Amino acid sequence: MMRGGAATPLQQLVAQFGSEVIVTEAAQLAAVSVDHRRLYAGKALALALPRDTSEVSRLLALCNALRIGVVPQGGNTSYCGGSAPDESGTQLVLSLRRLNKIRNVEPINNAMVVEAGCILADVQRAATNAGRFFPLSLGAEGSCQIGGNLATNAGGVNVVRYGMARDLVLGLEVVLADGRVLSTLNALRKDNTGYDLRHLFIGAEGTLGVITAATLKLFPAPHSVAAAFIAVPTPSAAVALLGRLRERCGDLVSSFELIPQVAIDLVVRHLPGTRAPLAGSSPWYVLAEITSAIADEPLAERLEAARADALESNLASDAAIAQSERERQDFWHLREHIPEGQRRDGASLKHDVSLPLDRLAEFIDRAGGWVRDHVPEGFLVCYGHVGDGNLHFNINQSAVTPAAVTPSANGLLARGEEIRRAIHDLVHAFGGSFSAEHGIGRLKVGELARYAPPVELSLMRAVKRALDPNGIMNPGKVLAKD
Ligand code: FAD
Ligand code: 2HG
Ligand code: ZN
Repeated sequence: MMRGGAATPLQQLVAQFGSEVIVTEAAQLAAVSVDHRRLYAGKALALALPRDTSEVSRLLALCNALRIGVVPQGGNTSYCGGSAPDESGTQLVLSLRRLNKIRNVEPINNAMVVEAGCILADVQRAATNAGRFFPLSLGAEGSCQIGGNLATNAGGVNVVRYGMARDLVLGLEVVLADGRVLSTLNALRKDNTGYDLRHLFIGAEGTLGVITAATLKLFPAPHSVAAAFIAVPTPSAAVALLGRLRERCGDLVSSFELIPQVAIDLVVRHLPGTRAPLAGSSPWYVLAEITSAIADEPLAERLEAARADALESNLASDAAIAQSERERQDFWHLREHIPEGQRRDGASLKHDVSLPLDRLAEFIDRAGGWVRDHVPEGFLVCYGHVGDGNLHFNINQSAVTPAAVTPSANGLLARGEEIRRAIHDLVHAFGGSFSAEHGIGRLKVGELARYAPPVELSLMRAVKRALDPNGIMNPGKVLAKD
């Protein structure tokens, strides 16, 4: 307590919750104050480590009364700086890491109830152990948390068949800004009783409340699986190939990823033990996977037939079908390590965009041409979940700065704003989205303000005011501060 004066917000937090829950130790605060990409070096007031939903509830009630900004944090793997506090030293980071229980697995209901702090890989494992499948899968699954996945409405590599995180949720438990607990945790498939509130919190990136638990949908376990790594001449051939594969295999197609040669080169160069699946080189590749819940389905034969068809119609120039589980995992290892290969190669600009599938190839042509002509200090690494029309249209810093370009320590990053504008304007003109799966966070607040239709923005603000009138939930993220 301050002598002769009122207690500070931090002192009140410590007084009510104790040092077991309110951590002020400098090294721990430093670790939670920087985002995954190190774009923002924030400064936390303290780190809250609540142990259960009721503690989250009491914490938010106090923060609301004292007007303390609260930054929910899961695995802190977000690409948009959403889970880091600002530089003011006034925001409380609220980590969900102690809320990590699988509360219930219900095979008959094809559902499970998990706490927000469960690591995604643990959720997948629990489903598998119950003879079921939880399909959300992404490169950060060993460290991101299900609460963070839902708060960002994460995508990943199985969206083409199972949808985004939003599509995998039956119910939510959320602590509102004033501490009240909203619980819709049930395994009902049908429940048309008024507004479906859960969807407000999914994708809200912690700006409307704290997700503390969720009822997730489970699916039949995929007992048969086959994967192919296919060399394709162009993105347009990749899109046509997706159509053919769907005609042959229907909704057995669970992943369809586009990978350029340059991405394979980065992974092979920087990650020891990796190798290209096909001899020779092709400008583009597709990693396609089909799965079935029926055991011993001859899926490799289906892919063989698709391969013959693709080669004959010049949609592909070569293809390898995984001959073992090990080989299939090698394909995925290569794909999932593209971000790491990019990171090890140097600085990069990331654009997580989506396009209508029928304009995706044209977009790559146009935007790729623009990068070649206007960004001599960088090179394009464009890959992604092409089955969903989602491209990671990334640009890496070239090792050697061309003589025509003024040398600077970080030539590419210095032009980030201008390059982003050109690419996002083009995406907009193509009817696409400037944020397909990574969200808005802090990084893209200006982009949302620029591209969202005014009616949409004003409704978002109205929802924010209704649920968080004092603006304590993740201030400065998604919507600019009023
Ligand atoms: P955090 O980064 O901690 O938080 C993200 C946002 O959610 C923040 O705004 C935070 O305040 C909020 N939040 C976190 N937990 C809660 C909660 N319980 N309640 C309310 N708000 C909360 N993303 C994809 O969509 N697809 C991919 O394929 C993909 N691949 C990736 C690969 C790598 C190698 C990496 C590093 C990241 C990848 N991402 C991908 C981005 C990231 O992993 C996802 O956005 C993930 O869903 C974030 O989860 P998290 O637990 O790390 O959340
Ligand atoms: C992926 O699909 C992730 O690998 C990361 O969404 C994309 O690093 C990126 O740009
Ligand atoms: Zn992705």
